[in-house]
Amino acid sequence: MSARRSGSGSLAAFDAMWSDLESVGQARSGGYRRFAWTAEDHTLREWFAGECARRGLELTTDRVGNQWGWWWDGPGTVDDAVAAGRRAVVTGSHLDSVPDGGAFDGPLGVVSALAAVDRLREAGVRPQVPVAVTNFVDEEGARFGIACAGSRVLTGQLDPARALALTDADGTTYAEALRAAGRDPDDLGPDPQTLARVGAFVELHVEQGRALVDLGAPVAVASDIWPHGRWRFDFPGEANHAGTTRLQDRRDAMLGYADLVLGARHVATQRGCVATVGKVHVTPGGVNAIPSHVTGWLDARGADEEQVVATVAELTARGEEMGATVTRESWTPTTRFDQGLSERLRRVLDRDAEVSAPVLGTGAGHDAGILATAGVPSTMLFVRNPTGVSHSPAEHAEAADCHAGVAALADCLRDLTTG
Ligand code: HGY
Ligand code: MN
Ligand code: MN
Ligand code: MN
Repeated sequence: MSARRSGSGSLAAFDAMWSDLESVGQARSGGYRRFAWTAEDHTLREWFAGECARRGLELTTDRVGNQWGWWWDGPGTVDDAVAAGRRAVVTGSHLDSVPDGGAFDGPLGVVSALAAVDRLREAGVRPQVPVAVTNFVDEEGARFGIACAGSRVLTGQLDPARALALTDADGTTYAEALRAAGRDPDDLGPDPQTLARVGAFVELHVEQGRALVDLGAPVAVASDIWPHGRWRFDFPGEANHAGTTRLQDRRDAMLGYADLVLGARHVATQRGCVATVGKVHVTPGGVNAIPSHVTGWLDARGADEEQVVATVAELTARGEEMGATVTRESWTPTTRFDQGLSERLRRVLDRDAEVSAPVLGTGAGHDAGILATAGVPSTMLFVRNPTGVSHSPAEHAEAADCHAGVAALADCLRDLTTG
């Protein structure tokens, strides 16, 4: 999307914010590398704080490092409003990316949330409950391996001690990364006080598929998130010379890994799931050295939870036959969004639309799913992606659809905070 200036205040603000972010963490490929608690993340967090200040949103940072910009013009403080039963309507997403990720996955939800606040103010809307915009840290888990780490720790779904011990490819621990980012690792933990402020959460996100293209609609409402998880397969071997070692004397760890990669495709196809091994680490990693250890990370998902579980069980048995040690790194069961909330937002979107807003499930995990699992009434809005591709520089959303997403989100926030 070219960040051309278009539309009035809120849409011009959207374009300006988009233009601010475009170069942060961008590689020559056009993809993004915005990992948690890195210099790029710091730039993005400073940007978010600046945008909140520009709007007079009270910026808080919870015990995990998630950022929240609060808007409340009513009597007293946000906590006074919450104590009086007026829990906040919250919207937002994440700013971090996968390696060589797209521009929209995450940032579209944060920028649209800020522009939606602008749009409500343009229309003179005075919310009857507090509104907040969030930036959840480490949603992709690209650096330390656990997706939605920020919202999982916030809601008590990831043990802080486990998080602090996670290490990145350089061996830097989560604790060291927090310290380097100026945060106290001892502070990391669930934040029930912040969570108690949240009455409903709506996350706008670029669609990570082609349903909206095929349905000819710019915006959809979410129904559920497929069950999905990550498993680590450690294959042992024996380092030796690639040229002088007889084949029958080799213990080549790569063979187990290769069986996992092809097995994942075969078993998932048979069971109607999806699976990939998108990350591998080889020791010692020399072309002329037989691998002594190979770690492969499996990502498996599907609409039918039983079949996903069976797929992983079958691959685990195959891997263990090849000598692997298998560790489950994360698991998210089927997540159903709040049907009442989704239906209410769909009615809002249908008010001025010729085409009724589709209701879509997704195979992608999201912070909204983690909050829903924690009992926060949550749902999502998806914005059309003409390529249908995500977690890649090819991910895309047209300016007109981004603006339609801002308008849709603003209408939904208006309904939820004044209806
Ligand atoms: O992996 C996911 O589904 C999400 O993009 N973190
Ligand atoms: Mn474009
Ligand atoms: Mn993603
Ligand atoms: Mn995302």
